[in-house]
Amino acid sequence: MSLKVTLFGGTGQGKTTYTLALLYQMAAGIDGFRIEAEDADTSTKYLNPWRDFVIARKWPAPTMGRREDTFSLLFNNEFITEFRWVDYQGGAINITTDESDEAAQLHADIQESNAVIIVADAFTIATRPRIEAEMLTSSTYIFNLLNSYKFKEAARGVGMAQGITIALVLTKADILPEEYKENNYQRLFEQAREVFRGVVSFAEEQRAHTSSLRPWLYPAAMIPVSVAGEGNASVVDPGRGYELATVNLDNPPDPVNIHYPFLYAIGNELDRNALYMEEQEEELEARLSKLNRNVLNRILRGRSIKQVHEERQAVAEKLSEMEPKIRAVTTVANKKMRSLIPS
Ligand SMILES: Nc1nc2c(ncn2[C@@H]2O[C@H](COP(=O)(O)OP(=O)(O)OP(=O)(O)O)[C@@H](O)[C@H]2O)c(=O)[nH]1
Ligand SMILES: [Mg+2]
Repeated sequence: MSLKVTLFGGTGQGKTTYTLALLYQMAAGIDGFRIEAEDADTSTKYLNPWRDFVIARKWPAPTMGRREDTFSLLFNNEFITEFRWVDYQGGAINITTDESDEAAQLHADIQESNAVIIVADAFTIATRPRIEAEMLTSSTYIFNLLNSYKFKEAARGVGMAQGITIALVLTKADILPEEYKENNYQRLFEQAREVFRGVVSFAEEQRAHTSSLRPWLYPAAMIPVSVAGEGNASVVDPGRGYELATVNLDNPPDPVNIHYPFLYAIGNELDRNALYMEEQEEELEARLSKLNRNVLNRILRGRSIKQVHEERQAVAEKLSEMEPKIRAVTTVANKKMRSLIPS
């Protein structure tokens, strides 16, 4: 069984740094949860740049292309699920599928994902004029992608199996101006909702129809995180235009809130399992046949739609056996995250 989590966001928003910190923490284990990479080399690939960060205080290099790895998630040493983790170069969001394989693959990843983790720089959201923050976080591109691959069917009532968990990770929280941290980050949350208002209003609309659609069809929440930790990094230059802030790591990092978005994403997806079982083969076919060729080919990878459907059914059956363990995952993370929809 395998769940797919795709992590994406604009250039320089902190995706790779966040991933390195998350995988490091989860490899050692946190709150009973632990992950294992499929082989020792995969762990080494992630641990090396993390070691350079901790010891040499060197931020990771900008990502080239795309990276996908498979991990197992364990709770109290019991296997819960396998998941695939995908990290992108920020630029993949801003190109079309006929211009680049990367972009076509990103579109396919989103369509196939059970959960997406959107990474956006909290410092940019707080310090840039709103319209610039929208461009730099790529919030409109992100809404466009989610809308094309996940939201539209739901609006038309096609394919009840639609739905996706959305976790918005607000990075670099340590360097936020004080007024954005006050009252439990209230001002940051308000501005993040503005910048990502396309996604927020979609989730809000879905929530309004809970009589016909389950409320957990589009769980969406956000949280400020920091890999550096409070007071451990300083802004050398706040940046202008396309240049984001230049930041110095002054002390050893002490990451904050890193694992919650991940557990939220995994937990809610495990919880939503029944929906997979409801999707008929014809529904899947109707949904996939609307995609452009470049994207569809990447989803099928030589399989027929019938095979894809059978694989999804098998996952659904396994998931429904796991109800009790699933509860353990969701309760921890749900409490920590702030709903994307204002209360
Ligand atoms: N203060 C602070 N700065 C951070 C933190 N995480 C990332 N940064 C800054 O953000 C920069 C970009 O981080 P990356 O993780 O490389 O961003 P990315 O989204 O992977 O970028 P691309 O791969 O180029 O798309 C880093 O070089 C740091 O300057 C954090 O927790 N605190
Ligand atoms: Mg990167």
